[in-house]
Amino acid sequence: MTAKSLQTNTINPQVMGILNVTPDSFSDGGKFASFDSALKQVEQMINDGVDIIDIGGESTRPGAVDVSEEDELARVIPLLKAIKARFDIKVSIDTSKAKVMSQAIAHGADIINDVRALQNTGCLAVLAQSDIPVCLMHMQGMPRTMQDNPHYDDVIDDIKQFFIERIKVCEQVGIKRDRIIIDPGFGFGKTLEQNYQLLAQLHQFAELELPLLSGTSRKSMIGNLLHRNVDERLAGSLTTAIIAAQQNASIIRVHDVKETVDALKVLSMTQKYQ
Ligand code: 7PJ
Repeated sequence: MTAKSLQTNTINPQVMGILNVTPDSFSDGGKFASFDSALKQVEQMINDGVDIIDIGGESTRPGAVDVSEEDELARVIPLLKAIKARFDIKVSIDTSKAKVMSQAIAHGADIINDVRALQNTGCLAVLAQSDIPVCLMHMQGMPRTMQDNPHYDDVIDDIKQFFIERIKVCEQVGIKRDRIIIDPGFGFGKTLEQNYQLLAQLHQFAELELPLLSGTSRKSMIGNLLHRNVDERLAGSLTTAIIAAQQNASIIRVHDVKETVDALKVLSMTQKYQ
């Protein structure tokens, strides 16, 4: 699979289902921390129409503490192997650690999803030695402090510039442009206003001619706007998924696969009459 192949002209984004395996992952309370329940969750997501499973072994919610390499490997790799052995589904690994990336690639990961855009030591080299797609996400600051006082001259232009620079660095080490997916990183060092400005202007990233991933599911940008707890954010999450899809997002990263697949089907049905 090339990242480019994710780009389509009609509204038909791929749905990426979130499988958190961190004990403190904020929106499912660590419910899927055990191995068997994680596999059941994968099976359910497949039945619900998921295209990609995104496994994350490091919590990056605001204020989260760091996870050791050993712990992250132990959470992610056995699960990746089990999913690949049992199901025919694409798996993405949400990690910023070079060792986790290399092990994941060795065990059949289809995509590396890095909220730190390959800026940690060794990550560029690992990806350069493989040929799978990589998602470069924008984050301002680091998870522990990123929501303290985010600042941009122009949120769209600044993030666009960040992508241009990271893409250049990737290309310099031999990661071809057609393997790259970009993601503005909703909630990662952005105020409520900045998050909604980004969502409204997602189409502006089309200029970079790369597939775009949008991840807003159950995030604070929804909770803080609507004053809803994490388990009451479905309507808000679906609305943001539709807004992103209408601006040609190629991948929508969500917790609620079934509902998102339904919403996207309704949206795509209107397409042919436009
Ligand atoms: C994102 C992510 C996102 C990408 C997380 C959460 C926090 N990866 N990993 N984009 N968010 N690419 O799911 O709320 O927005 S972890």
